[in-house]
Amino acid sequence: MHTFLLIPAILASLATTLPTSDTAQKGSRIFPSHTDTAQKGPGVYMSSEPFWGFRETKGTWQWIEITPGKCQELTDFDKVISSFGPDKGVQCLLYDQHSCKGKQLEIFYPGYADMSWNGWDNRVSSFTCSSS
Ligand SMILES: [Ca+2]
Repeated sequence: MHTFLLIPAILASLATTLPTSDTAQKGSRIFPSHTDTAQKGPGVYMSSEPFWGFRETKGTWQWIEITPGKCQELTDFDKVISSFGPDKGVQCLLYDQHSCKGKQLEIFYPGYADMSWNGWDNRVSSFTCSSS
């Protein structure tokens, strides 16, 4: 919890030293964030690097709308996820095998900026979510 709260503040201070306006725009966002998709239904945000892809500066990231109860198979994000953030009101079960099998991890909003804290870094292969 402390890491989750402190690191974004540290990164935000670092981001101000970076030169591009593109970075500054991304740095102003609150993570996990998907304001451009706010009109859609509930979803989850994931990134291949911890701390939301170091605030979307490293690796790859995506927000996808969930279908409640559907097992979502990961392809590009198979066993690379290091940050996982369900939207408010969304609960997910993450699995370390495909087809929502194997060991599972329950995760709620706001999710984990660094999945390594409990041994789930680069481990998720599929997940299913529900929304309240
Ligand atoms: Ca990763």
